[in-house]
Parts: sequence; C-alpha cells; structure tokens
Amino acid sequence: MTDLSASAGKVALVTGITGQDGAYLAELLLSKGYTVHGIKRRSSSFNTGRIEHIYQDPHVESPKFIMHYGDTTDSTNLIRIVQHCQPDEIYNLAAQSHVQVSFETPEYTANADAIGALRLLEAIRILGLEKKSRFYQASTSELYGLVQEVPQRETTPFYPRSPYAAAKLYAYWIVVNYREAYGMHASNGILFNHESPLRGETFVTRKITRAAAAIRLGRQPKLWLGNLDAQRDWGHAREYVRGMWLMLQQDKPDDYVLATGVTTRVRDFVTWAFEDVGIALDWRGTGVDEQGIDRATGRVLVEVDPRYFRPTEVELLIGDPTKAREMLGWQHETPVRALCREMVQEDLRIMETAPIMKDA
Ligand code: NDP
Ligand code: GDR
Repeated sequence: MTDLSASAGKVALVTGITGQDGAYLAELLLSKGYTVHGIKRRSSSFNTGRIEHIYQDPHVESPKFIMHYGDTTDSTNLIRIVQHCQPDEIYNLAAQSHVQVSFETPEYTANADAIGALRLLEAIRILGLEKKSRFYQASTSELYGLVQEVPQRETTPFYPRSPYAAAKLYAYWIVVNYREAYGMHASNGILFNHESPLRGETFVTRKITRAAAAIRLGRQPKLWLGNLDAQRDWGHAREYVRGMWLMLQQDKPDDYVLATGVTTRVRDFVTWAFEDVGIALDWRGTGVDEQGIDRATGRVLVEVDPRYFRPTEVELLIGDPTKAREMLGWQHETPVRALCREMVQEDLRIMETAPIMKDA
C-alpha cells in the first residue's frame, strides 16, 4: 500500500523549476512539506518570474526552497548538486521544450533533453543513490508523432517527428533501461499538452490567449499562426504536476499517460479565445489563405504565416489516461473550454494592470 501522507521532511530536486511545470510542481511539493531544491540556468535577465512568490531568502534558517545554478548539459554540475541535496525524489523537467525551435537547434536539443536525462541518471549511480533517489522523467505525447493508433496509450508505438521528439525518445528509453538494469525507481510520465496562465508565450495556446487580449485592448493589430488544423489534447498544468508526484509515490516505478481524452483543433481554440474577449470570428479561405474575420467589423484578425509550419508536423494527439486513473487515481478536472477562458482572463488582467504598475 502506498502511503501518500508521508511526504513531510522529504527532499526533492527539480530541474526546469523556472518553467511552467516546475513552478506548479514546486508549489505542490512545498505544500506537502518537502524541502525543494531547484536548478536554474544563468541568464542575463531574471528568469524566475514564475517562482518569485515562493522564493525564500537564503539567509533564513533552514530554508525549504533552495535554488542552484546549473544546466543539464553540465555533468559535473549535476553530480555536485545531487551530492549536495541527497534527494529522495528527482523531477527532470528541464528541456529545450519547443518543438519548432528544435528544428533550428537539433544538436543542443539532443544534448539538453536526451543526454541531460542520462547525465542525471548517471549522477544517481555515481553517487550510489540508486536505492534512495526516485526519478521522474518528463516524457511527452510528441513521442507518438505520426499517428499509429488513437487514442494513444502506453502501448502505442512511438514515431517521433522532430529533433525534440527524437531526443525525448532517447530519454524515455534510457529511463526504462536504467530501471531494468539497475533496479532504479525511475518512471516516465508521457504527458499530453498541458497549459495554464504560466504557459510560455510562444506555445500556441498562450500565443492565442495573449493575442486575443491584446487585440481586444487595441494593442496588437492581428494574430499570425501556422497550422490551424493540428489537434491537441489540452489539459491544465496544475493538475498534471500532481500526476508526476503520484508516479513517484508508487511502490513500483512505471510509465503512465496523463491526458484528458479530448482533442481540439487549433482553429477552435482561437475561436473560443476571441469569444472570451467578446469578438465573434468567422473563418474564410483554406490553407495559407485562411483568415479569421471579426464578424462585427469585417476586420481580418487572424492570418496564416507559413513560417510557423513545421518541416514535419504532429497532426493529431488524443490520449487515453485509463492506466493513470486506475493505478494512480489521477484524472484531469478542467475542461479545455474552461482552461481557455482562465488563460484569456489572466492575460486580460496582466495587460490591463501592467501600464498602471508602470505608471506607479
Ligand atoms: P518550459 O519550457 O516552460 O520549461 C522548461 C524548463 O527547463 C525551464 O525552467 C528552462 O529554463 C529549463 N531548461 C531549458 N534548458 C535547460 C538546460 N539546458 N539546463 C537546465 N534547465 C534548462 O516547459 P514546461 O514546463 O512546459 O515542460 C516541462 C517539461 O515537460 C519539459 O521537459 C517539456 O519538454 C516536458 N513536457 C511538457 C509538456 C507540456 O505540454 N507543457 C507536455 C509533455 C512534456 P529557463 O526558464 O531558463 O528557460
Ligand atoms: P507542441 O505545442 O508542439 O504540441 O509541443 P505548441 O503549442 O508549440 O504547438 C501545438 C500545435 O499548434 C500548431 N501551431 C502553432 N504552434 C506554435 N507554437 N505557434 C504557432 O504560431 C502555431 N500555429 C499553429 C503547431 O504546429 C502544433 O501542431 C508542446 C510542448 O510543450 C512540448 O514540450 C510538449 O512535449 C508537447 O506540447 C506535448
């Protein structure tokens, strides 16, 4: 039987803590009484905006939230941090996570995303922590790539369609191998797209909700997008990080799909986001000529820019989360329509309050 209450006093190490999932996971772990160590990259400007509210002054006695500079491309740095923290749980969320960018930076993406996972697993071995440190790997529905079967589940064959997905494929299998070879408690979460008001601004949902808010407020003339026909299974990030934690609370390591089981076209998400700022869109044309028109004014608010097309695309993702429901007791709660509304409202709030803060 898994004891879900025995978290207080545990130590977790989170890579990618400054990202969307890292921020939600850090909040969750702190609320459960963990001491959380996070790895952040050195940057010429602040990159800790998502975790500022949980930041603790390192001068306080026994801080529960501790940051370390590091990078998944730097083995010695990772070994030193793991040695220092002696973590009960390691969540490897760090990645060059943008699929389109991976076509431009394939070698770096492989280094950070594929070999990065290997470096952390090796750090655990080198330090003799195989029996102490449980390991979570941020695997992805991008592994499924070219459609082999729908809905996609743990047994569906992989067919990666980008340098990002190919790198994550290596990470997935090295986790399975280290589990089998060395008896490590190492699990893959095969997570379908999850979004939130903390989502990076260049991923499609956030790009859309920010643009809808900006267009409503007269701060942006139109929105340029790529493939409007892609279909994604979008859930709420806050709910997905709970699934990551649940995977590491199980007696046995394993691999799980987290998904909603509902898929939505990019075009429909755009329609909803504009609806949420009071603009009804009509769609006209097809392919690169497609446009989203404001029904009230006739203005073109959405256009297609082929620069956002990917050399190879993942057209359809829809996940089957049955195993996670049955084995972990996990299921998503927020429907995609409500997720879109939450993101639009938060982007409106940010844009409406930003100038006031600037004036102040
Ligand atoms: P984000 O892009 O928001 O965050 C990525 C994090 O990784 C950031 O903290 C980033 O730092 C850090 N990072 C990037 N490269 C390195 C590096 N070389 N060394 C150390 N840290 C690095 O991603 P998400 O939070 O959305 O996703 C978390 C993980 O889950 C990623 O691995 C992603 O590939 C995977 N995933 C995400 C899904 C989603 O829908 N969100 C679905 C399935 C998997 P910085 O802030 O400095 O850029
Ligand atoms: P994805 O997310 O590639 O699924 O990877 P993204 O939001 O970037 O794209 C989703 C779909 O929308 C189409 N699209 C556009 N995408 C972007 N970014 N910008 C556009 O202008 C645009 N127009 C159309 C894309 O072609 C695609 O089909 C995300 C990341 O979080 C990965 O790290 C993670 O592994 C997967 O989700 C699951």
